[in-house]
Amino acid sequence: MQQHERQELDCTPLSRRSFMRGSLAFGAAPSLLAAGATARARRRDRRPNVLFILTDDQRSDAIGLGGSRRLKTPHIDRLGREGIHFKNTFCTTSLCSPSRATILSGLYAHAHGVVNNFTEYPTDLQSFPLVLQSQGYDTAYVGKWHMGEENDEPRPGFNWFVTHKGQGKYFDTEFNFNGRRREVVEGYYTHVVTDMAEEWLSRSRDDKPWLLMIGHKAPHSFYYPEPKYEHAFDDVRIPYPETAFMLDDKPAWIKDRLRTWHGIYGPLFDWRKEFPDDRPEAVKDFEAMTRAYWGTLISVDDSVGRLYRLLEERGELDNTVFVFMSDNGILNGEHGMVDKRTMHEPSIRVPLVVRYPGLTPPEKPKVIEEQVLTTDMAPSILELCGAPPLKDIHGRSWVRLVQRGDRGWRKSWFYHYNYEKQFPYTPNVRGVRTDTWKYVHYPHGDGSPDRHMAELYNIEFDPEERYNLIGNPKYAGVVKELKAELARTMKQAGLTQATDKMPLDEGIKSELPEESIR
Ligand SMILES: [Ca+2]
Repeated sequence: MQQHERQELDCTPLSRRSFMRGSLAFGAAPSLLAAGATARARRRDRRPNVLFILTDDQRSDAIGLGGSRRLKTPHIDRLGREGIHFKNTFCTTSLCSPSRATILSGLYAHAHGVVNNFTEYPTDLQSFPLVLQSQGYDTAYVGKWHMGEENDEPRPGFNWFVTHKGQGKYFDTEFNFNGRRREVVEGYYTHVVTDMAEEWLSRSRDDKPWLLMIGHKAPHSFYYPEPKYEHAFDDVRIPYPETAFMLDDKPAWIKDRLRTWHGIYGPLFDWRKEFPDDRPEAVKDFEAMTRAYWGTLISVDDSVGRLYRLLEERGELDNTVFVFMSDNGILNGEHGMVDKRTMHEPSIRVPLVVRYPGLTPPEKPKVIEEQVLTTDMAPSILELCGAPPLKDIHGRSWVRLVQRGDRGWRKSWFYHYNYEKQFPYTPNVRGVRTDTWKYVHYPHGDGSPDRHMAELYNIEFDPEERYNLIGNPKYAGVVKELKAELARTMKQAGLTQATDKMPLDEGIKSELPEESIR
């Protein structure tokens, strides 16, 4: 089917016009061979570039198009207003390294093997950058990679690779330039990687198409905006969300999390010095934390604007698949939580906008409502580039969905998170999300019955997940159906109850994580 779709893409009016121009220019029959060669060359030239901007822990509503009221992101929004806003995009595991590996490979975490933040992307595993490189693309990665905590060396699939160890720092990070030299680059991370991206884009590379991935540190904790945006939201009042106080029908582990590293009464990534603190006035720390989180994102939006202008100046904007996405979402007080990992909406929803006139003309932007996943990125990009598809992956290309609609598009999907000993604030999570319902349960890890209450939400009518319906007998039938759907979607992802291995849930603990991995 994908082959068929690629052929259709090649027959866009643009390509037919180009072919006609080529034929007419040469005119007479003896020149047809030459004309064919020219048309082929033009076809090759037309392969789009790819600029993939990946942020870290950005909520789907932390862009204007996603509903942000206070934080303005005009440049990110512009990509969507001239392209596609995928309104319902989700990560299949809400954790940095697993999700990044999913975006590259099109596979679920249990299949690519990067199930925590301490695992390297397997060197023998395919990825969309590897495929594009093999197809003659000039490929580069600049910024936060974050798979393999202590490794800042180049990774397969990229001709140019600049990263750093671990999380990097908002100011003055030491980068490793393509494995040749390490250097502390002074300045604010977001602008430093944008400078590097601009430098690389400005290199001469004949007519070769290119792929550039930029990994921002922002808006990952600990949040440090650049000085000019430090006070951008000083006048904004930010209360704890209402759902922080609606925990009575929720599993007990959610209450246990409140006073931990990942709860609203905990240290709030250093914004609260004395903790736990559940006094109402301690909300000022939560407010300061949220303002700083937003502040880091203004710089990201500036960066998108700079790159948009550069591509425009270079005449490359309209032949570039311009992607803006985050690896996972983040909870900002919902259900009394900070951080991510859980299957609640703010944790699994990510922003995704794509601008590419070859897919949809800028004057006819689209909003896609269907549920799109991180697994879908690799196959979609490869299809847009006319490259061979990755084999046996879990994701599917959304190209047809965008262009003509796709009645066969998924109506449900499976979520996967494994308990981390280093961050004992979230149990093992397995769940299924349909267009209407979400069912989540928390396996103990040894095959014994669950020890935590499950959760059931009607996300169509209760998108904020205020009311856990799991205990309501009226929905017993729905739960039964969703359990079957979970098994079906797991099987689709290559897992059964028997093959689904996970760590033992050691419970929610109040200890702080090791300083070096915070
Ligand atoms: Ca992340």
